[in-house]
Amino acid sequence: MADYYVGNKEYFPGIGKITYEGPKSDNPLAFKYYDADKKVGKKKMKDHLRFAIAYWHSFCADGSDPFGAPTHPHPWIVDAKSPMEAAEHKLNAAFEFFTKLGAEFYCFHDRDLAPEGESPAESEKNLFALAAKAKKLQKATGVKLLWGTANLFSHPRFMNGAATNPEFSVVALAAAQVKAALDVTIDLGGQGYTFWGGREGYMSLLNTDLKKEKEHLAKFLSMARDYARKQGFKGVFYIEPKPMEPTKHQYDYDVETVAGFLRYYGLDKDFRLNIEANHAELAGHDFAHELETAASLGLFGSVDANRGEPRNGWDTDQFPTSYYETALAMYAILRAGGFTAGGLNFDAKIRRNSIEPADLFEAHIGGMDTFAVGLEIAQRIIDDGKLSGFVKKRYASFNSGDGAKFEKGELSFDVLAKLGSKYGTAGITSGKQEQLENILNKYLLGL
Ligand code: XUL
Ligand code: CO
Repeated sequence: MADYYVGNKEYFPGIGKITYEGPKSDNPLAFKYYDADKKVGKKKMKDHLRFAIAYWHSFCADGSDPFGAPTHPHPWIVDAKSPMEAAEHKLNAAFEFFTKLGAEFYCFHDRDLAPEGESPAESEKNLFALAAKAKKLQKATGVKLLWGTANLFSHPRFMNGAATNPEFSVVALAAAQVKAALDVTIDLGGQGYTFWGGREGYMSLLNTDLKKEKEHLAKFLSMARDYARKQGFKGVFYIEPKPMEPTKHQYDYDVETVAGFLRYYGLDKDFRLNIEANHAELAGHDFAHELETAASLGLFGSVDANRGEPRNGWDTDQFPTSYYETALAMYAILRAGGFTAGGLNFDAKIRRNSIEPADLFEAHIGGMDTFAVGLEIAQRIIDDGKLSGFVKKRYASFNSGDGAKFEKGELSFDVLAKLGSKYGTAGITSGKQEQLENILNKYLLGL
């Protein structure tokens, strides 16, 4: 992968290529565990993990919050004479960052890449102009687009929703935006396209026709899918579940809800789930629960890697730091067959008071190291086979005899009931949860 800031201003001066220095290094700007070409199981770390950088948090978010002004000095904005020039400088800064960090992928919303214009036509023109520049930078650096998406939540027109808006004109405007975002994603070789329905939900049932809105959402998604396929898009469509925020209730509540929706409307062939750790937490689930659920339904796709603050009820989008969590996540992901078109996109932002340019690097280095450790632990668990062996044994009574007949649907309910009376109290065994938790802790220490 080539470094790219030739001919441009260097936005992260004094920071070079981030390299692997190993666990003994104290260099905050080096990987301690993420060793891109190291083989884990059958694949290199980088091919297991497929790290992507979220354009919005890293190059657009400025540290502002509902209580305070921006704190992050974005030099790519300061030295620009117009919003379009700022967008171009931001693109250069982003590619400088991707290549210095060694991330192979990135993800964006249309409005991250280019500013909204006065009209849909002008917005589209801005987007296509920036996408043309992004294409050149992708070619020059080898960095690829993991997925694109449209921001259907920031503009005031979307305050009542986008595809689920009660006004048809807004639904049509959302389509104009998604069409352009799809065109650009396809042109940039995007491996996926994500729908996160931030405002596809409601604030009050008193003013909402829930059935109609869900039908509109399904119609919109089907039409967008058909359009993209017609343009030759071979990638994966993702729905990213989140239960709430900004709406009180979001239709894409969690994996199980989205899976039901996709199947009900016949979208499950083209759509997979993009699962975000912090969203899982807001839905009252463990991250691993959402991953295992998607895998169990054949709908696992991609991951927005971050973490929440367990005592806060909102999306804090922090960088992952827990080996326990990434080990269980990678255990689920590896057993789901690993990533194909998907990857680990850091939908995470540095804190409001992290104001040094190096902070953005250190945040990503920590996140990548944390997932590298999680990957190695997960591979250890799989290679050792104790946990899977235990689970297999736990269900062994379904491998033969009446248990196997039950699974194959060869028993009627009254026969099953008769067998029940015959068995009496048999089959009460320990779940051995504590022993398994102790074993997991041993894997975590690499023992
Ligand atoms: C918001 C969120 C989004 C999506 C992309 O909570 O996660 O950034 O990942 O629209
Ligand atoms: Co996300």
